[in-house]
Amino acid sequence: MTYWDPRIETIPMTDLKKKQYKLLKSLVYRLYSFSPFYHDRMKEQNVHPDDIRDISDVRKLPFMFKRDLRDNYPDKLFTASQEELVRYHVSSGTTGKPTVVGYTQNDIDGWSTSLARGLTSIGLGRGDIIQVSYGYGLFTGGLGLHYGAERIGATVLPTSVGNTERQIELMQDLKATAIACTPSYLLHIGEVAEKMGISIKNDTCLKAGILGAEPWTESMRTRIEDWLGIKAFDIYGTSELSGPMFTECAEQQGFHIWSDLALVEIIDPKTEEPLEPGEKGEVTVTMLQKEALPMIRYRIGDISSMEEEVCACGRTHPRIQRIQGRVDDMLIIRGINVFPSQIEHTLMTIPEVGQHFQIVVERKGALDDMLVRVELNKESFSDKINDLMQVRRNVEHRLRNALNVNAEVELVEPGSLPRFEGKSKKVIDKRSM
Ligand code: DLL
Repeated sequence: MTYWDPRIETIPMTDLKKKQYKLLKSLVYRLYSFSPFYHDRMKEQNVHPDDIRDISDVRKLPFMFKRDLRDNYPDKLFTASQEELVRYHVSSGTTGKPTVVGYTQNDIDGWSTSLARGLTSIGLGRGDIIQVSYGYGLFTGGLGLHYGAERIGATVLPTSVGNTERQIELMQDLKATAIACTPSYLLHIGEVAEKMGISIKNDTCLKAGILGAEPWTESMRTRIEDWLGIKAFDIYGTSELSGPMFTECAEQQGFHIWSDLALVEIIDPKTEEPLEPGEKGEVTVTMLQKEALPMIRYRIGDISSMEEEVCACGRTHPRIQRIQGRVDDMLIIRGINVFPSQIEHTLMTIPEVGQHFQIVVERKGALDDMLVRVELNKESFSDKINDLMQVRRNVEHRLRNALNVNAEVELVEPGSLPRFEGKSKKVIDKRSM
């Protein structure tokens, strides 16, 4: 087993908790003493740094939300001066002002370390050529992976997004061994390669994908691995916490949470109480070592569950499971909760279905209607109307069983739905337009 830093990654749990407690305590003292925002928040919650006597006392601290960053735009929450900052990233978001994140040199180092650990844990290192096809710039994906890949001594091919044919040419000519991008962009790359007469599986040296920044499912992983002949690893993070930070290891059993850097709680979003390992709830993170924008008990809005058992890879840091959805992307269709991930999971187990789909929800009269547009794969696309009717009935039946709600299905030609180079947009909810 290769580790980036075994002393930290395999530290016994009790020592890890002690380390976390020390870091939390000094963070809380620092913020209470020097940041008016945190000082006021703690006072409102009636909590003083002296009340933090154990790591579980994190629960006494107030929560933070994305709106706190927006309300304090652009930099009122920063706890480092502008001279100490070495970088900004900006996340556009869908409503209102963007959120701005500042980084000190130590913040960049901690972030790169988390990615160096992750990339090492999937078996990458010196000699690997990592094509970074996440966007470079204000988005954290490109530069984040770039710094992590350099840290492990790999060679970076910084293609960023777009110009897909050139990406494929470079992947082939420079013998890239891994690619980091959104899963939807990798699907697009795979299709464009086929059109160019290139098989990613047979004609390139690609062996791993580091795929994230958007939800995807286990059944999509199987499809990608079989089709492209690579191992597909999930990577998770959000700009407010730095960017991509938590990666699955070679075991592919959830993201390791580097707990010397981040303290993760899973809470019930309604009662705000902590949940037991294995129970699904909202991911809530405290950044223990960040200087410019620490974030305490930040409610990300993503849904997952915690796994505290030591991983088969030997790393003691707890894992969270693949993101199941967001507290706010749950669709309520005729009173039934539906997550887009359930739809993807079901569709990907149907052999005639291709990789791409789109969900359209609208209100007809008093009722919600859900239409799922589904691309067929090339082999199954036929103009024999009877065959298509049968596939459609089967897809509708499978979706009804999985979701407990009717979805109308429209089968569409391979290649006809929009393709995405960054994050994909799979849901069009006309009710909120
Ligand atoms: O997407 C950071 C990132 C870059 C992660 C590259 C992974 C790889 P934001 O643009 O701020 O940051 O979006 C963060 O995207 O709260 C999740 O809802 C979603 N997300 C990110 N990774 C995953 C994933 C980057 N692996 C938001 N699975 C998060 C599911 C993900 N959702």
